[in-house]
Amino acid sequence: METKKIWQALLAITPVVGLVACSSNSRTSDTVAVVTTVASMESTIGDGSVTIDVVVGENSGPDRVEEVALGSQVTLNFTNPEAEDEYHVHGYDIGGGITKKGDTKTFTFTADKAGDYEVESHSSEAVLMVLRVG
Ligand SMILES: [Cu+2]
Repeated sequence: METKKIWQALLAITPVVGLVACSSNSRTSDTVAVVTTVASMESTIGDGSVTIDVVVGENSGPDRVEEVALGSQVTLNFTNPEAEDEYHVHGYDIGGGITKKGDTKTFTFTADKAGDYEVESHSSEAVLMVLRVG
């Protein structure tokens, strides 16, 4: 098992690791990006608010990394113009429920945990964006 070795290595270098199950009924199939740049990362405590709009298929994807300061009030708006969808913010474990085609689902929360967190569609299993809190 390579996984255990990697896990131990990560524990040694980073205090915050977001290994989170995708949902309550899937234990092992999920991957979560892990921040390993602790030393170089600024961890300013922000008191601002950030709004991020994601349109599935237009500006979504695993390459979309949105950086927010730790402590920010974050509003995420997700819209899928082509199909109904289900959104899930990993790490913060926010989501669930079907959003109708064309409707916007909004999540508002305080980004109080540092790290990289994938936001995923549970309909297509696609990564829609990565929330980078630091
Ligand atoms: Cu998920």
